[in-house]
Order: sequence, then structure tokens, then C-alpha cells
Amino acid sequence: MIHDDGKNGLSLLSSSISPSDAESGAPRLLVSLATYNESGNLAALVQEIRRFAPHSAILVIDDNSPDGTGRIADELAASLPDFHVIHRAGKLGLGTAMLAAVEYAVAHNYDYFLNLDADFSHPPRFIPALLAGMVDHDVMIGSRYIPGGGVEGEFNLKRKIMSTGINLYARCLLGLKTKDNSGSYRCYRVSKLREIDLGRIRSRGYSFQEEILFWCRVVGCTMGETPILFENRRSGYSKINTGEAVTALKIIFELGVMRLFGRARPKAAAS
Ligand SMILES: Nc1nc2c(ncn2[C@@H]2O[C@H](COP(=O)(O)OP(=O)(O)OP(=O)(O)O)[C@@H](O)[C@H]2O)c(=O)[nH]1
Ligand SMILES: [Mg+2]
Repeated sequence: MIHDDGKNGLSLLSSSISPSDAESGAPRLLVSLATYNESGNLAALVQEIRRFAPHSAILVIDDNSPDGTGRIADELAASLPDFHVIHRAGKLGLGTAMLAAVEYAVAHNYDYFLNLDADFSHPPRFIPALLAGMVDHDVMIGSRYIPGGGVEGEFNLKRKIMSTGINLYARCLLGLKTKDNSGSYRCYRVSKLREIDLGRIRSRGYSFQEEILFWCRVVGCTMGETPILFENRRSGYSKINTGEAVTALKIIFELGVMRLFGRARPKAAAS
């Protein structure tokens, strides 16, 4: 149990939260949150996640955030069931944090792996729709770009161009049929992630989102999209910058070339 210390602005009652129940027959779900300076969001977001996915295990991957997010994560781990934290020495990039989370999901035999940004841009109220779609898909995307989805308050022009452009670019180069390929709000079937040669993932930063979809396609995942309303982050600041965006374009291009030459294969076929 955590009592409000005035810093996080909430109290979490662990008694209202049930742990994962392997015997219930329900899929074992891991929810992951990569964090860098999300101290103003983390505790409230966790409470919201457990409201919509009461039986989920939660994993935080924190890169030694200077604002103390890692300490807040440790406090949550001490008071809540099935709450796990990976601390890394410094800011190693969103892609490597997500890769660490995927490896954790595979190593611990979860059925589903669901990720969302830790800034409230991905409202947890859409988690049930993502999980419902897993009945007949291997990957479910929380999508801004299908009917019913969108961005609350609208993106500014620069961000709109960046997001639309990178989605079009990824669709053309990587042969993706889905509409929202750059957001991280998704659920994956872990048995399919296991078929991916994770050692071949090149993205260290934001292009991880397009790259993992590319590899999911290589291993034959069925993909669905469910609408979400993306919200502007509640607290803190964005970590994406021009350098990250240029690197993402380069990596997607390299993957496109690999696809063109038929060099992208599942783990079993590659070995
Ligand atoms: N562990 C870890 N997490 C990161 C890193 N970079 C970004 N994140 C997290 O990844 C998520 C997405 O990053 P954001 O900064 O929100 O990027 P964005 O969503 O493109 O930008 P805004 O929504 O405008 O803030 C957030 O939960 C960040 O805290 C990193 O290097 N390491
Ligand atoms: Mg964000």
C-alpha cells in the first residue's frame, strides 16, 4: 500500500487490486512502461492501468531518470502485487527499453505483451479493446488513424507532418498494411514475438515501433487496429528530437532494402 506523500498526488490501495491468477485460465498479461523523467505521471498511470487491467503484471524500464521516476517505481513495486522494475544505468533509448521489455515477456512466458507510453498519451481505458482484439489477431494496434481514432486537441503542424510522413514512409518501404505504425500503444502475442530473431533488431530509439511491426509481419502475425484518442502528455517533456527522427528514417530505409533483397526471415528459417 502506498500513502499519498504529497509528491505523487494519489494513494494506491493494493487491496483493491488482484494479482495475476495463472489458474483462472485468463491470458497472462504483461504491461510495460518505458520511463525517462515521468515522475509526474507514473503513479497515477499505474493506478489507471490496474483499473482497466486488474490482473496485469506491470514492468517499468527506467533509465536512471534524473527526476526520481525510478524511486517512485521502486515504491510502487514494494506496495503493489506483480509490479516489476528494471533499472538501467542511463538513457539508452526507447527502442532498447522496449526490447528489454519484450525479452522479459518472452523469458517469463507471458501470453500477451502490452505497451503504452508513460505520459498519459495512451489512455488506459482503451486496454480492454486491445485485449478483445487479441482473440483473433497476433498484434493489436491502438490506432489514431482509423475511423473513431484521433488526437485530442490536434497535433501541431510539425508533429502532424512528421507522424503522417513517417507512417506513409514505413507503409511503402516495409509493406505494412496497418494505418498507425509509429505509435507504441499495442498488444502482442508473446508466442509470435518468440519467433522473431530479436538479435537482429537495429533500432535503439523511436523506430523500434515500425521495426517490430516489420518483424511481426515477417513471422506471419495477423494484425488489427482499434481506435484510440491520443492525448497530449500530462506532465514532463517530450524526448524525441530531430536526430532521433533522422535515425528512424535511416533504419526504416535499411529494413526496406533488406526486405527488397529477401533477407528478412523468421528465427527458425534464419538459423
Ligand atoms: N527507458 C526509457 N524510456 C524512454 C526513453 N526515451 C523515451 N522514453 C519513454 O518513452 C515514452 C515515449 O516518449 P515521449 O518523450 O513521450 O515521446 P513522444 O510520445 O514522441 O513525445 P510527447 O508525447 O510529445 O511527449 C515515454 O514513456 C518516455 O518516458 C529512453 O531513452 N529510455
Ligand atoms: Mg509521449
